[in-house]
Amino acid sequence: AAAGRPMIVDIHTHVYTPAYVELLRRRAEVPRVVRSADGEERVILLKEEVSGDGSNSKGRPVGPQYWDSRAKLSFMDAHGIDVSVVSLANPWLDFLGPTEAVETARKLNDELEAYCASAHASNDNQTDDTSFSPLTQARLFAFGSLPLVPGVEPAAVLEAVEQIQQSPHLRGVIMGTKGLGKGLDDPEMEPVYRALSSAGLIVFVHPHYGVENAFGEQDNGHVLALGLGFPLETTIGIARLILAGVLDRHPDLKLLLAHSAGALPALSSRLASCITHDPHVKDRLQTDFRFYLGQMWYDALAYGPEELALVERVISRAGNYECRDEELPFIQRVNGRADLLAPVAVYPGVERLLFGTDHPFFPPLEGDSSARWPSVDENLDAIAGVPGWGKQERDRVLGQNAVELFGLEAK
Ligand code: 5CU
Repeated sequence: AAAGRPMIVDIHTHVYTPAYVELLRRRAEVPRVVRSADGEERVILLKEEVSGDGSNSKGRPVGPQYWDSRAKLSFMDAHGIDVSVVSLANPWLDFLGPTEAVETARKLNDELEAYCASAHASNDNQTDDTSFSPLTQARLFAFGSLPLVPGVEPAAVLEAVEQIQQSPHLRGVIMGTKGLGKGLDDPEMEPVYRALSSAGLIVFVHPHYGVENAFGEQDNGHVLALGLGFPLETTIGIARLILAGVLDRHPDLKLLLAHSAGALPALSSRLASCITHDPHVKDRLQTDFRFYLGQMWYDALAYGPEELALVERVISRAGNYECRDEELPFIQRVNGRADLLAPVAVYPGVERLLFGTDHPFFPPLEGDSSARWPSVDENLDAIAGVPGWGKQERDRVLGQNAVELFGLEAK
């Protein structure tokens, strides 16, 4: 980072690598890339983008910003972003059969490693100190991809985990909410969670499918699918994962949740109460549902300071629910451990929030797309405006947390 300003790390920023785009160009069904009569390429991702003549029926323009590391770097430079941890955008490999998914994951992970290795700090920023490895100068790191599709051999998934672990610029994996086809609470995901946990890889959980868009017929563009469907999908997927005891069995699993985990923080106390009032579920978890929210990490893509504050306060509060001691008086059991209820000087939840942009999605609709993007500035303003946060908290969320979580210091 330039002297006097905090380091900025973007942990939610996507790519479609050249091999992936080629794959989408060859397809006749969604997801696919099509070329329109005016020569523009468009990516069609969502099922509602295929049918009818609604505003979504043509998908979204796709270009070098999705696959060229120079375009990613110029976006980063325009926004003062020092380092990005890129991930393949949805829907990853979900639509492939097992053999193709395994081969494609291997190829994509090699491609992503090369994409990151091609982009190091410019000579101006480089230090002469030879104790720094080339990785110290790296501006791009990545989440790898796993062949998580129905019918894949568990050993093939574990090999992909191993490949990612061995790749210097790959620091985690991106994962949808389908698991191996049956969701994140599928017992068949156990070896995957075990392997990811012991590899210490960060697992970025990201939506694609949304939820049923019912209760009306008006064409609202992509607003409901992206504004509600995406975050609600993550909310449900992670609630299921917690309810299946995954975080009890794998307390070291490092989950990073897209879009600040959607509605999960706002609904966590309601979920906790539903659990304690359900005879089928009440004894399933080792502790209160709210505790697990302090065991995960969250991108800071909440778009508003009050929403970001809510997420941070809910994570900060999670430690209050460490034990569910039936001996405690009801009021203490429900409201948290009395000895931990004293107000905290710093907000521990701040250590689990990380800046993201969602680039190259949400570009400006008009004007010069090489200038600053309002979608990025909304999130920077949100971080700057959280009540109670000072420079220390903001710097953590902007970059320091990512440096620590992803080990972005010299290796
Ligand atoms: O705008 C969109 O469709 C998307 C998308 O598909 N994936 C994503 O991460 N953000 C926005």
